[in-house]
Amino acid sequence: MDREILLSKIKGGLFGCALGDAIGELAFRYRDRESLETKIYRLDTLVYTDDTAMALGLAESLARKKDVDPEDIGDTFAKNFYSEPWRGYASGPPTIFSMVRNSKLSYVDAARTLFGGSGSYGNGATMRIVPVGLFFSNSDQIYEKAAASAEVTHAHSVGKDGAAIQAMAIALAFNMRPGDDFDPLEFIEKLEKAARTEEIKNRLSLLKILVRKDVPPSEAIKKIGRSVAVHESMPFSLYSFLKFPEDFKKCLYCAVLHGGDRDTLGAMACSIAGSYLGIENLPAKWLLKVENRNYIDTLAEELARAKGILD
Ligand code: R7I
Ligand code: MG
Repeated sequence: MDREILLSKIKGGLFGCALGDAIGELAFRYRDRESLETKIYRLDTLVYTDDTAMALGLAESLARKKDVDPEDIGDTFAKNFYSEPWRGYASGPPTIFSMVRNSKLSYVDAARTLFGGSGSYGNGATMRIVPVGLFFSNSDQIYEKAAASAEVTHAHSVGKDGAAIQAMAIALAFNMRPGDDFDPLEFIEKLEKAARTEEIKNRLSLLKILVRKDVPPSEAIKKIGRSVAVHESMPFSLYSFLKFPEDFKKCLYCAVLHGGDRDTLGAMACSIAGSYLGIENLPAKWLLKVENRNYIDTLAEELARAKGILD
């Protein structure tokens, strides 16, 4: 694929995350398609939450270091959190930031102390992973790189596995041309083979059955779940993408209009959709409303430069 298309997919991935996140957050109050669409139309700005704030932090660190550097990622997350603590963070990451501030612990060691010493299996490392999937899209180290970025806040094996599989989904989507023969079962099988925990592997096997049977979202959520636990929400967001790979809006509505962790379901599903479709296939009127869109655009270009796509 030529550079222009690849750059458009990097922008699509970052803006997909922001749109899915911001609109998913609105969907907690506007719970059907019509009222949600009206609300978006009336708003001047689509405000994103911690999901995108952390994805941007990860992109900042990757663009600067051209690799996953856990301490730099942790410092970047912490700096961004302390300047905008109101973005809707769960309890885990801020606890880690304050532990590191007040002790000599590394971020990874602090993250390991959470939840009785198991580390978090929340979806927080997965919701932000899009820059890692894009940056390492052609690397055979993508799993390890994603897991290392996850560990900064999510030390649980399932928390890391979810993030690594989501990064691989983004890389697969990035490397495919929209409109080409898209085989959702093949897509899931590649991820299923790469998964390293029973929790994620089993959910992906189940997802394969549900996709093969073409069950509706209302059935899928009963079987998969869509809570803040990564082994529920990541597979359901994947379902939303696989059901509507060629249609960004339908994918987004599927992810955010079926309850659960709506902003993060939107961020995860639309990070994949945007990396697949490229920015020109995202709704132009919505893109104009994304908060800090000039900054996101610049950051996408910096990431592309670090990846060697832009001079
Ligand atoms: O994963 P995390 O960053 O949360 C992400 C969510 C997204 O919806 C964001 O939009 C934001 O709203 O928050 O934050 P964590 O605190 O690490 O995990 C989130 C929740 O998952 C925790 O509050 C727990 O309820 C649950 N959880 C666990 N529960 C029991 N045992 C995560 N890990 C465990 C665990 O090991
Ligand atoms: Mg959020």
